[in-house]
Amino acid sequence: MEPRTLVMGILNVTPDSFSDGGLFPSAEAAIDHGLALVAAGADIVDVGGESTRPGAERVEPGVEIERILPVIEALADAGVTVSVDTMRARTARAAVDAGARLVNDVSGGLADSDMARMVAELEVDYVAMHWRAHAPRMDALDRYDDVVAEVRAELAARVAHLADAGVDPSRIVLDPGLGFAKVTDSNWPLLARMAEWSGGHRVLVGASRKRFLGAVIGREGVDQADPAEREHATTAVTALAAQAGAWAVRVHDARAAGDAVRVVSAWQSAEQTAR
Ligand code: PMM
Repeated sequence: MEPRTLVMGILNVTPDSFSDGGLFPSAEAAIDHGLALVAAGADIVDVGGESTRPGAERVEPGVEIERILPVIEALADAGVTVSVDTMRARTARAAVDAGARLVNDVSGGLADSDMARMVAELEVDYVAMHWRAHAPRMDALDRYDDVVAEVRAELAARVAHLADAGVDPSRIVLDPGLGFAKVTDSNWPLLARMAEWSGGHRVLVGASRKRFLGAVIGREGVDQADPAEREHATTAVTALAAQAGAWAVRVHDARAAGDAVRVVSAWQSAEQTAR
C-alpha cells in the first residue's frame, strides 16, 4: 500500500503571518500549539520565525533564531518531527542542531548562497519551493507564458544547483510555491498538473487559506479576505492533492487535513483491493 500523504502543521512564531501571525506571544504558547497540531493529526510541525506573506519585511537573523529555537527544541524533545521554515543557512543549522529534521526553504536556496552547501552538510530532507523574489518584489514577477513549463524549468535549476553542492537528490522535496509570484489563475495548473513539474521528486503542497482559494468560493455574506473562511476549500485541495500523490500538505488546520488524507488513503486501499 502507498504511504498516505503527510500533514505538515504550520506554526508561525511571527507577529505578522497572514493567517496565524501574532497568535503565539510566548514560546510556551507556540509549543502548546505545536503539540496541539500533533494531537489533531499533524505528522510534522513546520516552525517559522519570519513571515513571507506579500509585502512582509525581513527580520534580523538573530531575531528569527531567538523566536524559533526554544520552540523547536521543546517539540523535538517531545518526540515531534519538526521542520524549520527558513531561507537562511545559519538558521537552518541552528534549527537542525536543536532537533529539526527537515529544512523548508521557500526560496529553494536562492535567498542564501550558503544554503545548498549547508543542507548537503546537514544531511536532512530539504523542501525547495518555487520562488522568484523576496516579498516586496514578488507580485511584480507573477507573469508567465506557460506557468507549468516555467516552474518546472526553474525548479529543475534549483535541483541541479543543490545536487552540485552535494545534496542527495532523494532528499529534495519540491513545492510549487502557491501564491508566491503567482496570480490566482496560475496556481490551479500547478496543482492539477503536478507530475509535469515535479520531475519525480516528492511534492509538498502549501495551499492553506491562501488568497487564490478565496477567489473561487464566492458566497454571499462571506468575507473573501478572511483567511479562516478558506478552510473548507483548503480541505478540498488537501484531498485532491493526496489523491494526486502529494507527499505532504502544509496546513493551518491539522484535524481537517488529517481527516482528509485518511479518507483518501482508505479510498485508495479499497481501489487496490478491487484490482
Ligand atoms: N507558504 C508560506 C510559508 N511557507 N513553505 C512551503 N514549503 N510552501 C508554502 O506554500 C509556504 C511555505 C506562507 O504561508 P504562511 O504565512 O501561512 O506560513
